[in-house]
Amino acid sequence: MVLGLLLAPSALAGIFTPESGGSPNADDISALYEITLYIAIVIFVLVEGTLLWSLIRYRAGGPNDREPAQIRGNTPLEIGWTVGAALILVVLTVVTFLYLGDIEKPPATGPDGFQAAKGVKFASIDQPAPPGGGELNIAVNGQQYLWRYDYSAYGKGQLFDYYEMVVPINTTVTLDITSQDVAHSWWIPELGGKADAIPGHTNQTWFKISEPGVYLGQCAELCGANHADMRARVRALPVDEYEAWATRQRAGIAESKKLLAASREEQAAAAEREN
Ligand SMILES: [Cu+2]
Repeated sequence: MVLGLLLAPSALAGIFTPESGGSPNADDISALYEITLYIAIVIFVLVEGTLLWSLIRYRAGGPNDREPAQIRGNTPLEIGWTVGAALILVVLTVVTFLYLGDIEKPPATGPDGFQAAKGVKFASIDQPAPPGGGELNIAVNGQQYLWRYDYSAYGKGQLFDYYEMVVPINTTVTLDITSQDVAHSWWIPELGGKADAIPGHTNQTWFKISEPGVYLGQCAELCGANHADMRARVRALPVDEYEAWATRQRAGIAESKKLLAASREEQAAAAEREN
């Protein structure tokens, strides 16, 4: 069964490195991970290779059956591996800080991205605003057991959605993530790292998708009996298709509110007649 899983090409994607490809922050996280991994592989091969070589060469009953040279107190060698290890740490630190800025800070929305948000201001504690503004800010709310997305800051009338988040491409999307019940975790692997959804607290993250498509994820914090059902999906559309979706969705919400109000009035009138 394990072999079958390993042979499935889709199962192999992102097994050794974080999934990426949807957003520049996810790509940077993956690149940073790969640099660290490759350095670690070289060290692993050197250390384990030396160990295995010694084990086989000086094995009991073999042609070199004797105790190999025991190297102790070799000053140049000891200085060498101490300085070498320190240098590797310095390199990893510098490389990490080079990537960290781009992972944390949202970039500007592209010239062909969604422009309606220019001038819409958002209060942000943890995350700087993208340069030039123009980001699409979505309030993400974790609830047992679904995700609610609210875009109401743009245009007139309420605009929200459940389960599937619809976003325009070439647009920096910033997320304000919270929860209304227990701790959840927002995670779409191809679009970046996890962000906890905590009641009474807002966490921020962002992504910027350049290719239209569907990106899948799931709640990454055990949040109750139906945690496994708490999946999430981000659908990236060309800007004009996104705007058409927003108009339709807004009209649908307004329509259902009208119908709900009418049915409530009807019920109230019926109750009145019974009295
Ligand atoms: Cu959850």
